[in-house]
Amino acid sequence: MLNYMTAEQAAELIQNGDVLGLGGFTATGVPKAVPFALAQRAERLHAEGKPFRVGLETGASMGDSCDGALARAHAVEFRTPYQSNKSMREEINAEGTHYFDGHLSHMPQDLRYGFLPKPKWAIIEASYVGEDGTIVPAAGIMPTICRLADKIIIELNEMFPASMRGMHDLYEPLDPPQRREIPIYKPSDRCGSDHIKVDPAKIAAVVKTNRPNEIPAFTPVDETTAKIGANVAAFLEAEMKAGRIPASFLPIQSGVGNVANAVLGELGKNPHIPPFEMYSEVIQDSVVDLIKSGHCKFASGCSLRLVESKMAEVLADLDFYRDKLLLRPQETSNSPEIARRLGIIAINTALEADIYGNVNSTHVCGTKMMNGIGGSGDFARNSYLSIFTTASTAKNGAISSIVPMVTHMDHSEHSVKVLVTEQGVADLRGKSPRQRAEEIINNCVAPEYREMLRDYLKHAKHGQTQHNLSLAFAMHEEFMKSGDMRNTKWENYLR
Ligand code: 0RQ
Repeated sequence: MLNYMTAEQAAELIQNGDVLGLGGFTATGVPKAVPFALAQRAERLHAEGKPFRVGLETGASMGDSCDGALARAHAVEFRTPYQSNKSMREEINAEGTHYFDGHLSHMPQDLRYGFLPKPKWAIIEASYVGEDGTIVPAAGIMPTICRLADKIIIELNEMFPASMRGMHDLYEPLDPPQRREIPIYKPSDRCGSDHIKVDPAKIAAVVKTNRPNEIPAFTPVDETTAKIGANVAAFLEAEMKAGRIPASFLPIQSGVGNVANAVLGELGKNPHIPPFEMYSEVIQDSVVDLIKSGHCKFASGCSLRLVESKMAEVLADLDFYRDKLLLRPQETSNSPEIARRLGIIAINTALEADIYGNVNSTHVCGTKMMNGIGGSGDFARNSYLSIFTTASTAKNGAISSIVPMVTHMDHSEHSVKVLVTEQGVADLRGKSPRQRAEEIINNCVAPEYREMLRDYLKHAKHGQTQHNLSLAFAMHEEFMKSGDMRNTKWENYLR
């Protein structure tokens, strides 16, 4: 018999020091009630002077009642991987939580290989749970944590109908040396099951809930993000005309955030780009619109990161979306093997890039964590064509997103084939570092920073890659000093 209880009762089962494996991904399919009750319990225990901290192993970002509430309760000893919650970000940057970021496709195998602590609890959200241990649906690392954990707590969310069954393809590869290829040869192929099966004796609690996913709204598309999207679309159109992308097109992967959402919208508007498929990770709002308009024929991903109204649209018309949307665990949605085989066009976002094409997607000024690398590395490194996008400036022009040297590197020059800003497109293929610097400064840098970066090169030591190590971070130092990179005077920083 399944053990139904309240979130508060389920939270009482968890002990100080326990490691929790959390289902869900970018706030979709994420447990909400139990982590929130756990945060309240932690606050009560802390007020009594008792320690209470847990480790969090997740698929990617969780919602505010999980990441946010637990961070504000200072109840997270360590957390991995990707997060995007303001309170969690503050806790990490205040050194209150050990955070280790990593490629999302690695997460399930790192757990299986024993590279990460084995979770004691799997806490997951489901739309169906049966007495025989059948669970639907899943996102992120759910199949792996349910298998590895000692006990499972399930939030049965009535918001998501049991008719969602069939929208998942749940597959877990064998570990080396037994591993074979993942048999996916086109985005719509299925290789797994629509549910997972666990030993019912492992299900310690089922908590009934009725809560929407906690997805923050996107910033509306503006002139800058629309121009970035239009530049990407025009570039892909030209690649197709040049015969470097097949006329039938290739599957698209698109990153997370405002820029990525806008880029996809613009791709749909370009009349020369044929209807395409997506083999991606996060399915954002714009994808639903592309499916409705017929521009996207099929989208495979790991998470439906849709704002509440968009999710309601999908749930209200499940029969229409059933053969057009498919959700997989991140190990298959982000599989490098599949990205390479399908020939994915990967479009991800940089916080900053340098004049040689190295990309920082995670650390502001080299020290403060923004979100994490997410799946961008899984796709960029293994794609057919890897494009990075960014606005040429941030904070009303006070920051140039193109700098002499990135302060942290997530994607090296070898994984970045094309860089796109609202200013234009830098095609870095087949170019030496010196040629790349010229291409990026001429095409991607905001006009007010172009001369500054050309002057940097005049101060740089010559060689394969030209740098002046005393000036490489002067623009960042200037931003930290005066709040505006436009004030940078190279002579003030020469040593
Ligand atoms: O901050 O909102 O406080 O003003 O960064 O910037 O322009 O709104 O861009 O929402 O597309 O996010 C890289 C963070 C971009 C995201 C990043 C500030 C800027 C703003 C957000 P404010 P925008 P987006 C697979 C793909 C890594 C993971 C990834 C990301 C805020 O895309 O996390 O790609 N990517 N995963 O002002 C300081 C700079 C800045 C800067 C922008 N140079 N310095 N701040 N900002 N540039 C999907 C998954 O794995 C889940």
